[in-house]
Amino acid sequence: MIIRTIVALALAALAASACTTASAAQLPTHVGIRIHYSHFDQTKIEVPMGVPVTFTLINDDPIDHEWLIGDEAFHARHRAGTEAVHGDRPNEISLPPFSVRTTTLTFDKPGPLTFICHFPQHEAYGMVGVVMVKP
Ligand SMILES: [Cu+2]
Repeated sequence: MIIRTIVALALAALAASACTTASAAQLPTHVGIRIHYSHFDQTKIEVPMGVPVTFTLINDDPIDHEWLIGDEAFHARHRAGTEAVHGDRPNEISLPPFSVRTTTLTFDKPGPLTFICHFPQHEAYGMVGVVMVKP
């Protein structure tokens, strides 16, 4: 009877962990994103709100990319924009061929933000991902 109870508790714990999304305290504050063949190796990332999150961005390709993160209005500006090189804003990172860049951001609002490479055709090719900021 005791064993049956333990098994039931273990199954309940498993079910709970499978169904519940991680609380903000359990989410990573260091995230690595690798670019290979013009794709981000992860496109759905959950991070905690209100604490610094460091992103390590690795461009494995022999061509330039960029990592720009923001809301829809931000991306609308960048789709229309003419800035070829970024670098002095923590949410706008230029990635020369075979480069590694690190940037740290603190998100002050919950919800989704999108990261996109806005080089011509790269977004259409699939260089898009989402950072979900969790309270
Ligand atoms: Cu790109």
